[in-house]
Amino acid sequence: MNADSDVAHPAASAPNALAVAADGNVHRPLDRSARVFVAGRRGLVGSAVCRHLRREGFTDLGGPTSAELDLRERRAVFAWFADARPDVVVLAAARVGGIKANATRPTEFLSDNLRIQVNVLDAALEHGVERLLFLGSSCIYPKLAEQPIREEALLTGPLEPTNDAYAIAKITGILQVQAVRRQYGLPWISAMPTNLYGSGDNFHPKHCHVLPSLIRRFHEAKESGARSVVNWGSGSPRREFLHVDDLARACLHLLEHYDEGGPVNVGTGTDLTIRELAELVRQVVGYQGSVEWDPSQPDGTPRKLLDVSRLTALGWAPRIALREGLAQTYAWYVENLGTDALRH
Ligand code: GFB
Repeated sequence: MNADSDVAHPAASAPNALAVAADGNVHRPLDRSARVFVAGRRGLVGSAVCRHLRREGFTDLGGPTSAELDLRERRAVFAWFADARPDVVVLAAARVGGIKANATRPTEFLSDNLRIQVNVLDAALEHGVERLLFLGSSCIYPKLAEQPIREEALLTGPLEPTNDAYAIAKITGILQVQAVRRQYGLPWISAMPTNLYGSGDNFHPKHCHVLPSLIRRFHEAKESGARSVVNWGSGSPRREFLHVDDLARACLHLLEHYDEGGPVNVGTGTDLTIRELAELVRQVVGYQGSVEWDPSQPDGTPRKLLDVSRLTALGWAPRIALREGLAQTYAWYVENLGTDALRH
């Protein structure tokens, strides 16, 4: 708890307040029967978090889907919280997309994400939710931040223009979590994942992120016998990729072992060029044709490799290597072709 909090919130004195062990670290297992609301539970991140929590013994993972509750609707969100009274909230709901979706629809990325966040965080405060994890993104950091990017780089320089609207929305979420900590003494926390992938990803040909896009493109080219594929940009930007099941483990780990206002980076600590990624995907998919690049498409930020030392110091490490995660994601894609899971 923050020593500088001057207003006691009802939940701040709850019996399940965080305990700090003799080694100075937070060790406080969440009660496996707690009511957990994973906002965005049908999405890539939310579904992985639910799978992990279930595996870890959580029994009360309720919460509506976006079809059942529009988190942009403030009254509906407050009414749901008043009725459901969750003990723990993981805020994984967001409007997300790849470089083109972000660049062409900044209005929705800003407005939808701000409304989702403010509504859920305000309702969680109003209803005394003591434990909350807010999920952001590595695009909150300045475009030309020193690499690998430490959490302290936040707000030290201009953002990447292709996703500045999304980034600003996520930055306000971090600030709201910090404000609640300062003002009400609640141990809410924020995590900033790097580029994510895995089962349940969005494979929309125009709006998705690079990794599902490459899987789809190479697969379709293999099936149709196309001689070449054309990827976007120069292929020279560097990106870091984390399997969403590793992120899910990090989420629970942070809820149980972290109690500071600063965001925590979640990544693997290694990156590769988009060209290298394309070669890996080509091999995993088994496409034999040639690979071309279209420099008229945006590259985005040149590099965004996260410094993950804050998280690894807490005892977490990624487990899924990129090639293994790619193979698993490609298998999921093939299994789900023609099903609702791929209709975005
Ligand atoms: O994954 P991606 O869309 O997002 O693109 P960002 C990463 C890189 O892959 C860019 C290149 O340099 C793209 O030009 N790329 C090559 C492709 N071929 C393709 C393709 O077929 N599809 C896509 N999508 N990219 C997003 C942000 O940035 O990252 C979001 O816009 C969010 O806000 C997300 O933070 C994690 O890594 O550039």
